[in-house]
Amino acid sequence: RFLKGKTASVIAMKLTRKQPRLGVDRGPIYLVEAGLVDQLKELGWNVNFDGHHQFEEITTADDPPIGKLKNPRFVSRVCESVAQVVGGHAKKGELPVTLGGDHSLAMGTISGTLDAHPNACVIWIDAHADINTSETTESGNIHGMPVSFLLGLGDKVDEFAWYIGLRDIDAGEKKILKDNKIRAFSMHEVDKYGIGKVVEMADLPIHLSFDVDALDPSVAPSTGTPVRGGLTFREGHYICEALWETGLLVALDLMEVNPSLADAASVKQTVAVGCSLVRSALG
Ligand code: 4U7
Ligand code: MN
Ligand code: MN
Ligand code: MN
Repeated sequence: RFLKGKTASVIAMKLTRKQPRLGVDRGPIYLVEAGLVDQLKELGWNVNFDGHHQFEEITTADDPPIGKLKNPRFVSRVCESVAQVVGGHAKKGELPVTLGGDHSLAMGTISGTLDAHPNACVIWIDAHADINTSETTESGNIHGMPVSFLLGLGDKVDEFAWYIGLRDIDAGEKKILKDNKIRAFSMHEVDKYGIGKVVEMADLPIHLSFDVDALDPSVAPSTGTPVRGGLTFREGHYICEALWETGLLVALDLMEVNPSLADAASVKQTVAVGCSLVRSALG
């Protein structure tokens, strides 16, 4: 309903140096090499893929922490440019599919989506809430903070997030969720109501930000911050299929695939699951 035709633009971010565990930047390369672009074409999409977006690395020496925030200038510069790329495609009525990569990129992708679809809502599928603020963060890793930046900085953004699959929330984050009345479905609700019911509430343009670590580590092992007890293979796919069926999906992120963190078989498995989630979300 919010798209013009069936054009997807695959946006792959090649980043160096973000999380202390390097290598998450190579996730997109693996996903593309696994044939994702052709797979989407086979599903009947016109696919724009203009190569991997390269970003000049800012060395840690030139990008010292601001407060607790690690690599703040780099993350902010990359997100700004991601926002422009995603926003540009979204405004043409295309569906941006951003591959990551560090989940801090979602600050950029969601800003881009909101440029084109100001009333879009965000569905955040993740083991983590990623809503730490620069005060509450213990790790200083910005991939644990994108939602708080999106909600908190600047009243211009009045989007609203749902979470599904939460199971590792820090104390500070719990308070933020409560104070901001953000609807969060933990794994307990997924168990209790079934994933179908939990997914049914959306009636606005949907930006889906899918962190592969929402899946159980047995399903998607190659990721930086795995937490056991996650979504099954089927639950993960069901969410994507159900969101596709709403006809409301306007943008998709697939994040935190990190090929450097596991043996070859685990990487292959995680990349295959990642591609398959994107295919499910795109019909
Ligand atoms: B991800 C964490 F403390 N909450 O803030 C933090 F547990 O994008 C983890 O969801 C954040 O993978 C995980 O560093 C970020 C930690
Ligand atoms: Mn996560
Ligand atoms: Mn995340
Ligand atoms: Mn993670």
